Amino acid sequence: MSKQWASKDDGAFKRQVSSFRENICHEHPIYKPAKGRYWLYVSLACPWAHRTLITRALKGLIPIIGVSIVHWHMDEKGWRFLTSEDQEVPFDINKASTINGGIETTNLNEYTPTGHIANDSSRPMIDGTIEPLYIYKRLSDLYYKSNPDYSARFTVPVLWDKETQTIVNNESAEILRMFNSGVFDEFVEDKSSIVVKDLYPTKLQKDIDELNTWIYDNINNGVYKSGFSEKQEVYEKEVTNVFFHLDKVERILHENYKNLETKYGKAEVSKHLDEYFLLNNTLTEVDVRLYTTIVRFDPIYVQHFKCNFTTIRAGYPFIHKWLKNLYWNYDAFGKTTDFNHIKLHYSRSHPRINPLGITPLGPKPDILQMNE
Ligand SMILES: N[C@@H](CCC(=O)N[C@@H](CS)C(=O)NCC(=O)O)C(=O)O
Repeated sequence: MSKQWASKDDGAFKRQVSSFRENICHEHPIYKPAKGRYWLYVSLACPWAHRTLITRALKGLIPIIGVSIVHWHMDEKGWRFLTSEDQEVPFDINKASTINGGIETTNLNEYTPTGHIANDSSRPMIDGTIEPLYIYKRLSDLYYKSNPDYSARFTVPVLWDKETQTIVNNESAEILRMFNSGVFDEFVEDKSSIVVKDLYPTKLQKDIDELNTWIYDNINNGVYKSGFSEKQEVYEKEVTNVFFHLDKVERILHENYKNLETKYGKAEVSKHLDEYFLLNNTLTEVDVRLYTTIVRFDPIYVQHFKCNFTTIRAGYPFIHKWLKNLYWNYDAFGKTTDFNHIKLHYSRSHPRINPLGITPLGPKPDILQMNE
């Protein structure tokens, strides 16, 4: 199997190219749009999978496309699902700290089930869910069912077709576009659940593509290139590059914020944050794609990936405001963000980086309140 880590030669991290690349649309001979036909497998820790979960919620697709969540721990065989051994029903609140590896959680109560199918993204689960279609134990089982000769890594997200029992696509950027494309819109009964009509509007496509390109390479993937570097000089180059590009994002958001101040006045601007996005007043996929990295930055990338020149909360006031706005004011962002999965996954699934698997408790809190 290809490895996730840096190649021995140059000490640099290289991300594998996704292998299943089909599209769901009326013109496709096999994968036609339908309600309940497709199933999404994600990790709540994974920033790439998180994009698809946010888009699913923003587009009102929660009742149309079900979701299963892998256990946060990724071992040498990859991701796993919860099994009957993991289930505690009724849920024993006293075991919560064991289940959560000692990480304090605000989201537990006696009604919080473990291991149950959750086909909505408002996080009613703790460690993950079972795999509901075949009761598979591993994500790899789905890859082999789809292609018995599959030989690459078993990554999330996976978009599955229940009808042909195959993987439609395992590339988050494409799944995001599919969810956004409008092919599922006809199945959305409650139109008020559609938060954003189009995350990739024609008139902004050029700007979106341009931002996506450098944000992906230098920030989304940049933090991994920093964290998985196996040579000091590679790490230094990568971490410097991450912060150089965060500075660039900060300048864009600062400018956008100043424009809002001019439009509404300094005293009123906080009431108009529904116009505070990377591309001015339009929430686009650029915000979705950047958010999943920025929300993980202070809680895990700062220490685990050694991206520690500063933190978002201390060093980037305008990115910080943008982050908090998305987290607190948009359920599609806030309720799909699970800091337990994020902290536990990274700190305990990369023994080369953190051999003892000690999970840092800070920063406290994971994210500050809107007015802090
Ligand atoms: N290009 C993929 C990348 C997905 C990816 O790298 N996912 C990671 C989790 S963050 C994964 O599942 N890794 C499993 C492994 O490497 O074994 C996408 O964006 O969909």
